[in-house]
Amino acid sequence: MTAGVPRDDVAGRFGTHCPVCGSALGDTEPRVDADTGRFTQSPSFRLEVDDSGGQGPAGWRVTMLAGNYPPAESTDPPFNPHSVDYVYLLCGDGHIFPDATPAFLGGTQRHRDVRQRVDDFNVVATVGSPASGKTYLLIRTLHQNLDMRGSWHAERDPARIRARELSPLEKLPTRTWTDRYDMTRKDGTAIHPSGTESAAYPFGIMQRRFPRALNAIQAMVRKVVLDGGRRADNWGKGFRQPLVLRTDSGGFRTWTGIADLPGELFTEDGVNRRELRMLRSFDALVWVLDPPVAHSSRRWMRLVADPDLDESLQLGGNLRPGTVDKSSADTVRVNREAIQNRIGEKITVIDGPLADAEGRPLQMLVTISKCDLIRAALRKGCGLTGLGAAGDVMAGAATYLGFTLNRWSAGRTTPDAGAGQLLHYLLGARHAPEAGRRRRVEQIAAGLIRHYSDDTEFWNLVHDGAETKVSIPAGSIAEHPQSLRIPSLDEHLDSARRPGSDGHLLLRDLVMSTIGCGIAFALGQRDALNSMHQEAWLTMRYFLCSPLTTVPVAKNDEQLRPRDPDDCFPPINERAAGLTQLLLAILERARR
Ligand SMILES: Nc1nc2c(ncn2[C@@H]2O[C@H](COP(=O)(O)OP(=O)(O)OP(=O)(O)O)[C@@H](O)[C@H]2O)c(=O)[nH]1
Ligand SMILES: [Mg+2]
Ligand SMILES: [Zn+2]
Repeated sequence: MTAGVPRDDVAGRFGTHCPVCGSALGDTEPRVDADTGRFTQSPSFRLEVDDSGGQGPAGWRVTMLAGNYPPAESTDPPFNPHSVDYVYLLCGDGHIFPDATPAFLGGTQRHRDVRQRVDDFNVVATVGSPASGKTYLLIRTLHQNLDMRGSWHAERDPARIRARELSPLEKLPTRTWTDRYDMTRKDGTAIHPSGTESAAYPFGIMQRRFPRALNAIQAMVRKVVLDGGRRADNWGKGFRQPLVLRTDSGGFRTWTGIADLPGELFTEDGVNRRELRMLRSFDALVWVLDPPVAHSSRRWMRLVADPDLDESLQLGGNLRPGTVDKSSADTVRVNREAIQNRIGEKITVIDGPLADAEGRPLQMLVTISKCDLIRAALRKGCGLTGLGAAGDVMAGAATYLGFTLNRWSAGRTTPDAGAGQLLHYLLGARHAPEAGRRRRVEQIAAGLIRHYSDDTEFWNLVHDGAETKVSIPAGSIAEHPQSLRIPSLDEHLDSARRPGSDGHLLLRDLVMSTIGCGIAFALGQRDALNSMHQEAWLTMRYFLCSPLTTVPVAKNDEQLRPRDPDDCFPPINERAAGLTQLLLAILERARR
C-alpha cells in the first residue's frame, strides 16, 4: 500500500454502495457468476495520484478493489508511490469519492492521518424542464457563503456547519460550470444545455484528466466482469458525477452531491431512464419552476416587455438565447410547460420515477427561478395575485400555512420563536372552531401577499435579505391584527447553521414558502402541489430565486446581457437570500 495510507476498512468509512448509483463502493467483492467465474458487476477502484505539486502531468496508479489483480500505473511520468497527493475511491460506475488527501497536510502535520471518511451521504438532484434555469441556480447556490457578514457580535460556534476543501477531481464538475458562469459575466455567453456536457459523467472527467488510467480501468473491467466488453464501453456513463459539497458540523462529516440533471431527461422519450430511476433513493429534489413558460404568465410577461426592444431577443434572454424567435415562441413555451407539468404529475405517482411504494422521506424544494421577472411585473403594478388566475396565489399561500399548521400540531416540526408565535395565533384557542382557524390562515395569507406585492419588499425577501415588519389588519371577529418581524438573512443564518437546527422551521423560510407556494399555484401547479402536500413522506418547501438578479435579454443566438444597461450580472458568490436559504435546505441532513 501507499506510504501514509495504511490498508484499512474502507467500508467503515464510506459504506459498501455508491449513494449516487448503487454500484459497489470500496473493497466489498461483487458476486461471482458461477458459470464464468467473472464478477456480475464492476468492482470499485482506487486511483492514486502523484500530482508533483500540480506542475506537469500527474503520475497515477489504479487498483481494482476485488480479486487479486496487479494494479496498473503510469510510466510517463512514472508513478511514485512515496509522493502520493490524492487518493480517490471510484465506485463500480466511476463516481469519485475522496479516499485520502495527503496533499492538504505538510510540515509538522505531515504524519497526521489523511484518510477521509463520510458519516452520512446526502444526495440531491435538480429537476425541471429544459432551460428552466437549473444550472445557473445551482452554481450560484453552491457559491453562497454560510458565514455571516456583520458577525462580530455573533456567538462563535465552533460546531457550526463549515465546508471542507475538495480534492481536484471532486472539484472538476463544479469548476466546469463556474468557468461557464464567468463567461456569462465576461461576454454574455450563455451556459449550454446540461445534456451536452460530456465532462458531467465520470467517464468524461477521467478522459479529460487521466485518459490512460481510464483505459486501464476499462481493460480490467473487460477482463473480469461478466459481459465485460459492453460494461467497459459503458463504464462511467450511467449517472452524472454530482457537484459535491463536503461539510463538517460538530465533527459530523457529510458528503452532499447534487446532480444537475438536464431537462431533456423528462421528455416523453427520456434519454437515460436509468438515471431517472435512481432519483427514488435521493434525499432531496430541487424542482425548478420556470415562470415565463407557464400559461398564466403570458399576460404579465407582456407587461414586463420593453416595447423598444426586439421581442425575440427579449424572449431569448429569458428562455435561452438561440432557442426561440417570435414565430416559434408559442411552440417552445407549450412544449416546455408540458414537461414542467409532467414532472409535477409524476412526483407522487406510486412506482413512478420519483416515488417508490415505500414512500421514503423526501424533501421537495420547489424553487421559482427567474424571480427578476416577477419583480419587474410587480413594478408595473401587477401585484402578486395578478400572476395567476383569480384566487390561485391566495389558495397557494393558504395551503402552505394550513399544511404547516397541521404538521406542527402533529409535532412534526419545531418552529423558531417568530414562527411559533404565528402558528399559535393560527391555531387559536384549544376549542376554537375550524372555521375561525381557516379565517386566520386566510388573513395571514392575504396580509403577506399584500405586503410582498410591493416590488421593493418582494426583492427584500428574494434577494436583499434585510429585516422587515409586516403589519396585518384584522378583518373579522375571529381575527386579531398581527405584526410579524421577519428576521434578516444574517439572523436566519445564525439560527440555521447551528448544529441540531435540521428540522427546525424558521420564520424567514415559512414566509418565503407561503409566498412561493402562492406563486407556484399561479404558475399552473395547483393540482400537482395539492397532491404532494397530501403525502406524509414529502416535506414541501418553496424558494424564490433569481440567479442572474436582473432581467436578461439576448444579444444574439449565444449571448446574454442585462436588459438594463446600468446593471451587470452578479459575481458568482454574491449573496442572495433565496439562494442561501435554498443552500441551507439542501444541507438539511448535514446540519445535525
Ligand atoms: N430572467 C432570468 N432568466 C434566467 C435566469 N437564469 C437563467 N435564465 C435563462 O434561462 C436560460 C437557461 O438557463 P440554464 O441554467 O442553462 O437552464 P437549465 O435548466 O440548466 O437547462 P438544461 O440544462 O437544458 O436543462 C438562460 O440561458 C437564460 O436565458 C435568471 O435568473 N433570470
Ligand atoms: Mg442545465
Ligand atoms: Zn456510483
